[in-house]
Amino acid sequence: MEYNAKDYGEVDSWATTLLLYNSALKEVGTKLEILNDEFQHIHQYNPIEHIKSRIKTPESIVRKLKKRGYESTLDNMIKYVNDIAGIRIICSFTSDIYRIAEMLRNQSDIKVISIKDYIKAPKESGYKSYHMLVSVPIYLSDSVVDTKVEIQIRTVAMDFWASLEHKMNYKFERNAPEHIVTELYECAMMVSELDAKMLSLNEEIQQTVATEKENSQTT
Ligand code: 0O2
Repeated sequence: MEYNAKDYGEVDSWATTLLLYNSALKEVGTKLEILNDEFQHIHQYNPIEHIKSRIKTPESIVRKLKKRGYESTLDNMIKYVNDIAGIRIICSFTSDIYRIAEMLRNQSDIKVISIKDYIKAPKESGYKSYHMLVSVPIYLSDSVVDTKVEIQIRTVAMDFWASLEHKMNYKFERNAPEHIVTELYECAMMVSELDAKMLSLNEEIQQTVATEKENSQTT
């Protein structure tokens, strides 16, 4: 069967849009599960601790459009709101983040639209996370639609920090007391130190295990 490449412009209703975004979340979710299973099979280790996915609420979509000066139309939602379908991947170690990003990049049907590496360049607040905006082809009965998914990859510690910061922004609507902002920034520095320490300890443990295995094979 031949598929026509359908443009977003031809998507005519919120229900169809939701169907596409939900399908895109399923596609990327399955890809991630397979990658994690394969990694476990080869290296006896899971790079992914857990995965959360969500469709952005209509209120949040409208708020984002309004903030950027766009009217709340379906076209504008599809064009200007990149994180309607969002997947968050939580890992143990910073090295896992880049490993997962690379594995996703290598999939020929995934198109990487943009990357925001807030780990190499954290936000002023201290926010750290690796964001990939990708599109995946969704095969419908008579057409195929490239659909955007925002993938956020971060460590457990980064996620812990981001959840609290998100709560603070929500509670104080970006007018949080100065001492809370400062202390949260200090926590972000601790998170970075903790992630670096955990990574180096893990590498030392892996190295010790590998050496012991080598020694037991030669004796
Ligand atoms: P919510 O409520 O989580 O949905 P773009 O999507 O590229 O057009 P944007 O939104 O600036 O522009 O992109 P970016 O920086 O990649 O941020 C997308 C999402 O990342 C945000 O969605 C948040 O979920 C998260 N994020 C980004 N910066 C921060 C931050 O400083 N702190 C926290 N806690 N999360 C952040 P929304 O729509 O802002 O919010």
